[in-house]
Amino acid sequence: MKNSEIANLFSQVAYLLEIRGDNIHRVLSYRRAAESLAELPHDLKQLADRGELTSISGIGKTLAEKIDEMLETGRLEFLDRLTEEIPLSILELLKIEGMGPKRVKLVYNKLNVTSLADLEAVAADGSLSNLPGLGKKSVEKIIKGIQDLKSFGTGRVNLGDALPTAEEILEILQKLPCVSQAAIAGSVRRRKETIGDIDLLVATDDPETVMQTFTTISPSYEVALNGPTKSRITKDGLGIDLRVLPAENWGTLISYFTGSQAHNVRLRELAKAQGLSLNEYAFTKADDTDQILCPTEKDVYQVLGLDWVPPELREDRGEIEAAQNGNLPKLIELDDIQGDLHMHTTWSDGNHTILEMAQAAIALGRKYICITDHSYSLGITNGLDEKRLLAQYNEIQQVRDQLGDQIHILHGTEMEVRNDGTLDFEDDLLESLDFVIAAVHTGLSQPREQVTDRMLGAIENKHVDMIAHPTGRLIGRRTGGDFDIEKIMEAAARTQTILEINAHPSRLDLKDVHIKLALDHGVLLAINTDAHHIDQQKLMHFGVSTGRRGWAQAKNVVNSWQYHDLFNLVSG
Ligand code: DGT
Ligand code: CA
Ligand code: CA
Repeated sequence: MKNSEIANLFSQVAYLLEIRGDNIHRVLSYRRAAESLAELPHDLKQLADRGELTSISGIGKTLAEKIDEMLETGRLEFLDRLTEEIPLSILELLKIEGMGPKRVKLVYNKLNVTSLADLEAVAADGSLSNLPGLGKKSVEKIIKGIQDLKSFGTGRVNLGDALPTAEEILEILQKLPCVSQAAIAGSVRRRKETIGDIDLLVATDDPETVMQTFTTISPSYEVALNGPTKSRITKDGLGIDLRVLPAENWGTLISYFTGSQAHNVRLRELAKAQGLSLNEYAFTKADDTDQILCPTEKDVYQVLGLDWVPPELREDRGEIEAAQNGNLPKLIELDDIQGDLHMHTTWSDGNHTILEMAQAAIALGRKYICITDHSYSLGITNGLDEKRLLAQYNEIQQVRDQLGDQIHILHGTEMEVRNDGTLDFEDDLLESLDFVIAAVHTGLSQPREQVTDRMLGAIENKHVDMIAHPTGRLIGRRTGGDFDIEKIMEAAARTQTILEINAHPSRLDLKDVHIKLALDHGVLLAINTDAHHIDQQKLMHFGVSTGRRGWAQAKNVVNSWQYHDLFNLVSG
């Protein structure tokens, strides 16, 4: 079983216990364990073999035994017993907008509702609206939520979908004359890969006008909550929260609603140690009502004796300690990016010619690009065989002549690592290319040893410069290959093989915790767009923010190096 699967079973236990009305501490211990396993960059199997499961935060002896059980049997008996009592289908209800654990518990206890179908039935026959706290309005919302869930799935959207929506609405609010500050907060500001809902904040002395604008922004949004300082609109199952306070509260407001919750818990502990409490309005002294107002976010951190922490780091993964000691990394920025080492053209499955891709890159200020069309065994992409690859070289040479010193164009390949672990091209051909990417697109569901060996084979080949989107995951759709990530990292570091951070918002692969692990191993990274269209070259910032979430600095990312340094690395 993969880490994520084990985490998922723990999370199911937590919800079932909560719905059953179990002790809250027991619920929380399973939930914390699930969160900690989901983010764990290490392979659970290896930790288990070494008897080190209890070194994981939130995992004690009992939970360690349960992890062992799942690794050995693929099942969790405790969960099986729980689901005899309450069917697992009840957890679907939690994905409905307006249904939290409390309400699920209520409909289960009072109406024995254990599935979406049950809930639809009691909503239709009127028994739902007879429950305490569930009037006609909330039942209507729940019915709408059921419909949304049916058409939109998991309830979390990719950052790539949420960010443009957030920016669009922010822009409208920012333009209001009464608005002095406006910002995106929450997981979008932290650039988390998936988003539960969008959080927007505004500082103003005229909350009424702001709320009026927000709740009437477009007829395609529904108003879920319309309050004086807090409103929520929804569209297609995606919620957008707006909180409004005066400018004097701005620092604490944005700190509070940027989160993460885990980071905020640490901030509040530090405040408490100074005899202060901290909420979105201010710091308050414990013994009286004296307040410390923070007009800027820097003020909040300053009161706590911390350096300002970039939002992407706010996950309680060591950033508090680093901010205390003045050790926060200087994270990579979009402006550091010099080139893009992975893109496709009409030679394989891209939409534009080499020239068009190069011109788009120049317009974005790139100093170099690498053309890396697919190789032939990925048939559906019209991948290149040796003959076409050599013909492509001639066209690259023409474009180089045409564009002169405006940009450096490297000739590369995104070469398949086939299902049996062999590579599409011979060493002689690979040596003649400027840059060789190896990628695993197929056979991702092979057993762990096999996928790992295929990756290692590619990494150990001295002509392979980089591994593209290493895990092959597609966010919300496919978990990616199951392989021994530490072996891959160790080999990549030893052979100086670059691991990619693929910037496409449906990949973001490597992901944040893997990036941090790669850096700990001394692995070099590259952030590439894998563009199949000129416009996709603009998605670079998603890769950069993911790199930032993994604590990457410019020096760790080879395509933020000057051209000659990059060239020396890959041609050496
Ligand atoms: P999401 O929406 O699931 O992608 O994640 P966030 O982090 O945007 O979470 P959200 O929208 O529930 O709340 C935004 C931030 O506000 C969150 O990161 C921390 C803060 N916050 C909101 N509600 C609570 C709460 O009940 N307790 C705590 N400790 N913090 C909260
Ligand atoms: Ca949110
Ligand atoms: Ca929210």
